[in-house]
Amino acid sequence: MSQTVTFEKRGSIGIIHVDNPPVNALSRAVRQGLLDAIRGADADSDVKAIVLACRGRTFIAGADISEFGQGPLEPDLGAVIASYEASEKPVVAAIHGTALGGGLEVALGCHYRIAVATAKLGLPEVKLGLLPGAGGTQRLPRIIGFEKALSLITTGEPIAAGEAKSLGLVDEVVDGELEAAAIGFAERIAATRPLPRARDFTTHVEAAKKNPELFEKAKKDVTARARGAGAPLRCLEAVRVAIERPFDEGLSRERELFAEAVASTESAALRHVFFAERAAAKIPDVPADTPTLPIRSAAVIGAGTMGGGIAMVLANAGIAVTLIDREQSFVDKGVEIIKKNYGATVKKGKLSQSEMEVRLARITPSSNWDALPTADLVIEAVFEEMGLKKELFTRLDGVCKKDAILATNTSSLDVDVIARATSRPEQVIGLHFFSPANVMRLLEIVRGKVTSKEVVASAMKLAKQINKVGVLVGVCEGFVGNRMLHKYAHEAQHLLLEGALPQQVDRVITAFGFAMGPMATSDLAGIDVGWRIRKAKAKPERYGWGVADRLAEMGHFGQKTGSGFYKYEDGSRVPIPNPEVEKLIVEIAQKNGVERRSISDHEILDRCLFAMINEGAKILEEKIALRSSDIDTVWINGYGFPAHRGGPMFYADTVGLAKVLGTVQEFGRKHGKAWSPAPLLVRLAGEGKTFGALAEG
Ligand code: 3H9
Repeated sequence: MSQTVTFEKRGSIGIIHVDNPPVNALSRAVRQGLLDAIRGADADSDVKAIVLACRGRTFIAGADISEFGQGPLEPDLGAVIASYEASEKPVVAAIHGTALGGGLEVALGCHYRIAVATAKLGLPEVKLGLLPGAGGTQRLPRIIGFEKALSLITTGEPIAAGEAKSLGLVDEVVDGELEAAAIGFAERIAATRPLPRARDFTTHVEAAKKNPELFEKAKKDVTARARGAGAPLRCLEAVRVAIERPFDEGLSRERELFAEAVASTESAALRHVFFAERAAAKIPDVPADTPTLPIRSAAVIGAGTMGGGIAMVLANAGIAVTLIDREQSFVDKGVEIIKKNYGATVKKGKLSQSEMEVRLARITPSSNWDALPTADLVIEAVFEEMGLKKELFTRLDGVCKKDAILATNTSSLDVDVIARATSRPEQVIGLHFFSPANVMRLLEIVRGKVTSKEVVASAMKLAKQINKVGVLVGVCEGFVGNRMLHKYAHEAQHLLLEGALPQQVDRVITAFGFAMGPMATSDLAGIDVGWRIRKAKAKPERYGWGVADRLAEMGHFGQKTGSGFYKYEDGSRVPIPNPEVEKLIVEIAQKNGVERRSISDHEILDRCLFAMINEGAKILEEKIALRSSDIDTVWINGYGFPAHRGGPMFYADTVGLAKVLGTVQEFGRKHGKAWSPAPLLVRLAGEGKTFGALAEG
């Protein structure tokens, strides 16, 4: 028997243990071990009931994702699960940590499931572009009903043990020691017959047959949420078969759909995203055992939207934080907004009133600097102006303790210049949060030229602690995200002058899978933001931003003024195309001698995406990003790039770099040197390589 699965007896109870750190994934060895173990237990006449439990931090967290793409490796998980379900002896799954994907499917094949209260159960396959492929789409609805099963399978969100119990997914929630409870449970039900096998359950199937609207509604919801992704619809199809066909036919249809899904580019993209997020946490020259500085208390300077959001994020993670602004009225306003935000979460039922009070109590408002000398971390979130930031950091240097981490939340300024305003540049780092800071998952961690390894390691650790995806980037204007965003948004603006309309550009981008197009995003963020920055620059660009700048000059800042690239009626957020804007575009194009033409959707997509990808290649070559997958992680978590496309660099790899380069060169011939191809793109395309392969080699 394999070492990852062991079998032992306690009296008449046989215990099968899985031990495959870190998450007990169902590697080939584990599947073989599980099969051998159940055969052994079945054959042992002393064994009256069987417990399946896991060692380490969790129950089985699913199939081994790194095995996908290698073709089928025997034994098949479905066959393993069938042998547990077919056992003549009751099998009890004892769940702690997370029973996810194939892990939950194994538990569904068992006759009983018990779990500790902190356990979570779910079928997250859809998030990997897959569907549950080992019976989950057939067994789960038979156990908990179709409506709830559809929701779990198509969203991939897990549920807690308590909810699982109320749905009948778990038979008992355990208070004390899990294994002892599982043995006790197994002894109690050892003689119970017939054994409850999900494949035989009919109540929910009969109910669903009488309720055809259920699927119509689910299809509508799922299609709206999918944004072009195929996996949610495959999930739906597999569950539908569970109503219409006998169990075994359902299983074979599920297997077919799974085979299609696992071979899809969409699933390859989402698996890439999964590993990319975890790779981002690893910094080659900052090993995992690098000492970190303790962060028990923090101060945030600037109580505006960003500062307030950052204070919430820290407080949510249990860190005491002082929120500082120059005047008491600014601080009061900041705290007011924080209370409103927490209140909204309480209203939605996502936070209890008492937890809100606990978090609020961690935030101390202040209009003086008394808290600074003892703070472990100071985050500056003041106006984006270099002079102001330098002055602030010089003052911080004078009052903060020697080993405090001094962070700037700048979104584009030179962190090295800010660091040099202190006598300890090695303690200075950029922590670029995204707005709203309490919602967006991305944290760009900007490493200055001399930032110490301890400070880098501490910032990476902090990201995890505050539930953000931390990506380490280097210093340049706009870092990774905003530098690429600038190219993307600029191209979208040019397209308007050349012949497109805001609604066409946005339609193309949302059809690709973004939640919003660049014009609607600009209206939401405020057209005035970029306009003010451009105005402050010594040499404003010629006409590229003409439409945005004219709208801003006319006071059309977007949603907040009721008009921007679109109109908004009575405080609504629904954009309505605006013929006045169309006239304005035509006028600006004429003034700049740009002849408007009909522009294809295809060109819009390539122009917007390839502009950003070409810049991404430059960023990679300059080592501003450590790996191409880090760029993907930034764009997916901070800018709404559709995860099922894998991020801009992965997407470029799927298109083929030779094709991307050819198109970039063609745009260069038509639109000038802004399109000069990144040397890295030229090299990789010439060698027939991908950005992804670069990371490996
Ligand atoms: C499936 O089951 C398909 C079936 O329906 C059908 C089959 C026929 N495989 O996230 P962490 C690694 S699809 C391989 O940092 P946490 C991970 O890369 C699967 N590796 O820890 C990392 O490695 P490293 C459905 C995996 O505590 C390390 O483990 N299941 C897998 O923050 C620690 O991970 C899922 O989608 C895996 N399945 O979170 C669950 N899972 O240290 C995916 C993790 O080298 N997993 N690793 O960077 C998760 O959601 C989280 O990892 C989990 C732990 C919540 C379990």
